[in-house]
Amino acid sequence: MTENRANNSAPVTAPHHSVEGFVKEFLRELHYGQGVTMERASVNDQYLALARTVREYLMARWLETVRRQRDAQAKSVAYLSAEYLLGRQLDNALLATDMAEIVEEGLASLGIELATLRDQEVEPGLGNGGLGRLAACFVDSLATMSVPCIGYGIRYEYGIFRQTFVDGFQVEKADSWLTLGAPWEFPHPESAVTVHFGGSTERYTDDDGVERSRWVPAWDVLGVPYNYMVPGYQNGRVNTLRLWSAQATEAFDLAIFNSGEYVDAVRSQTFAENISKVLYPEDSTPQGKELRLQQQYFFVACSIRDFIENVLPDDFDLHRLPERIIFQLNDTHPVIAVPELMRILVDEKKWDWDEAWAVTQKCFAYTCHTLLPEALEVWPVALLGKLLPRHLEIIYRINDDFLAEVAQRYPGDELRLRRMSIIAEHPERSVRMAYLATIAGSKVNGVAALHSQLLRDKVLPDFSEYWPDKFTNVTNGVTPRRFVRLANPALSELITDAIGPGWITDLARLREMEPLADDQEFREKFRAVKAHNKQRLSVLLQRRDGITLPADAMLDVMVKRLHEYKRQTLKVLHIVSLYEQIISGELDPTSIPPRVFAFGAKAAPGYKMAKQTIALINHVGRTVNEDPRVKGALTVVFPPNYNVTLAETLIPAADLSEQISLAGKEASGTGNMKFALNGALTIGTDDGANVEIRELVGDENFFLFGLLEPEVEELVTAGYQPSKFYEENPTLRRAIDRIASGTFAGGDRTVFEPIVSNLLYEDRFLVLADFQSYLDAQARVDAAYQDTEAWTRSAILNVARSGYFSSDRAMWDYIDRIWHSQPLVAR
Ligand code: NBG
Repeated sequence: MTENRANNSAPVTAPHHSVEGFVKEFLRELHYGQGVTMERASVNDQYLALARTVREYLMARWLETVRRQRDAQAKSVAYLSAEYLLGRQLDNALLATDMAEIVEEGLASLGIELATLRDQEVEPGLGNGGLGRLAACFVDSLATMSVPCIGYGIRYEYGIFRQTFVDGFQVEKADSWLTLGAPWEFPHPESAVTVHFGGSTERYTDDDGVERSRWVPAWDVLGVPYNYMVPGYQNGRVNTLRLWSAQATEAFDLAIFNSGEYVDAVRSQTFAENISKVLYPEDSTPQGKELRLQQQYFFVACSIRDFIENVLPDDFDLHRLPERIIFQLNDTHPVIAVPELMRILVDEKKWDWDEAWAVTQKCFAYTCHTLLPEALEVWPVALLGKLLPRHLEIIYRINDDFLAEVAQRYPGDELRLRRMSIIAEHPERSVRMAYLATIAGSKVNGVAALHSQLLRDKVLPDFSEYWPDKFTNVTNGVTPRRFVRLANPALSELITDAIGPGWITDLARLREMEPLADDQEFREKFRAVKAHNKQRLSVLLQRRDGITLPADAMLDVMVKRLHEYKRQTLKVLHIVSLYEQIISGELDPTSIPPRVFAFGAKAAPGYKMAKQTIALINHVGRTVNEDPRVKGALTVVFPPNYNVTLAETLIPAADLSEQISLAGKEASGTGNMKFALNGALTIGTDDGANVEIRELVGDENFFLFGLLEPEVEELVTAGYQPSKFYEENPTLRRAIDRIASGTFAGGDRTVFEPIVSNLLYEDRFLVLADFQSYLDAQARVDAAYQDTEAWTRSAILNVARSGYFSSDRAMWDYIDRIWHSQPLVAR
């Protein structure tokens, strides 16, 4: 039967790669796909038809990739991530297929502008920030490198909220990204997987007389897979991203319906579908909510089942599973996959425990993305036991076996056992997911050199002592396709003219540009690119938000999630302090280069201090922008709803990149890499990947400030008193007093009082301790910016020396240090 099918199947080919070929397909999609004529087609009709046409050009490659992978029986990476912050798809697909020019011309011949259709796409915001965007960069790189990878995640019906400002305060709106159609997804309801929840466990004796445990679940939901293409860059390869959507098992319970309980029947359906309804908007501070645990188990259960039953051949011997798969755990969110695989092997396949554990340990690796203790996920035992009773038993058994081993190695060391136990006893009995991941994973990695070091020394010291070889580092990276080639066409052209196009897939080659930093003519061209990108940003902000940017100002940008450890407040204090000095006549505004301070940041909806900080930035911005005394010198802009799409225009325009977290708190950062690659200079602390950026671009091309991580430790241990800094530094005192005075809140002193008291009496992230050092570094920035030639030289060197931060390099590091998959392509 299969044989026959194979013989009869006609080869799938792409439409003709020409303007005529494209126009023909586009009109066909418009007519037969959308059911409209050109005359009647809305912009949305045109966009949907275009997206479907472009994906046709990818289809043959996709089907071929899947077929080849099945035949090759090669090892795959299964990237398990609760978040994928993809950004718009159209441009990326046009780049992968090299269709942009053809499409532009073809559409123009029909009187349609490509740019208009591009803007019609609503980006899939299925992630919060760096972690989700990193996952999107990784799958892009793996496809481009022809490495077999399947990305697994959740198809949230609502992604990260849309941010608006009302009187400067953040107001969240639901992100209904699917409303106008979802042309990039391929649903497969026929391949739905059942996932169980709740109930209890029971003991029984199997046919061989062995005592076993089994799960008697109470309710279940269906996971419907939605496939998305992950095209490699012009290499004929398309990998798959499979996102799961939850559905009720019985859409319509006839029995209940007949008894007149229609509303109840529908309610149970809603309950099931809630699981994939909305992305949790917490970044770095997870809430231990039951629905979140449901989401986590839901998507990993679907994914493991899918891999075993659909990706592997029917008769596959699971003892060889590690030869075919590595599940990479993107933070702790998917860690419940560990007991799930154990449950399948022990309960369903009836393996011995030890046999199952040996295989399971080889199938997982864990990436940690944080240093904040509050960001390490723990699940109350009561909650986990209620939702996944059998998994809790399995976790207990893993823990017992592990602690027995530890006790053997360290006899009598009770404290150590307590420290290393997966189960924490205080403040409530709970499961430490990071420990489970560490014990189960074949490798554990941090995301920048400093982070991996601190992970070993501070977060998991007992484990790194126990398994020194388990720990490794892979510094993050970003995809040069989206964040240079697509986001910055003008710079891309300049680079390609200088060194050829090979850099797009071999970013280390940017080094070849180094000598050009000393070439006067090249510097002029480089400045023209920056000026062009600023102009482009200016047009966008005007249209998008009615924001007017002054021409010819330094563009100083801080874009990232709003979090106290990232210290947006330090930036605000800098602005307020400049403002204060100018209006008091101390500082001549014409003595410093005019600056635009641009912010972009969403705050978790329940994070009060972060939301206050957003309001403070907006209120300071309003006051500063309206004050004639600083006009032209200082401008503050804060476009709402910072997302991937806005980043793509904002980052290439920036002169200065703000990476000012307290040393020892930012695991890596990836925005920092995007800025350097687009020719912005960094002002930053010795934190996360800033450390490596500075090493590579050189001290003289980076503005370093602030305490080093060991100094932070020292100060905190000695008993940090922020008010001392306030008392001893008049500049700082005046800036804080200015905020406290109510100047930025129409005279109301209460509005920002919580921020002021927090700074004075708590200041967990040492804003005041780093204030003077930051101001000094900013003065160095002002001076450096006045020397246009030297600044441009530094900017070019930042680009030339940042090739290391390609996510392609990061993927090679994962392959070498963690996955050890056979090389699937020549390197
Ligand atoms: C974030 C870190 C960033 C890092 C990204 C990607 C979480 C939990 N962590 O510093 O804060 O760049 O992960 O690794 O979102």
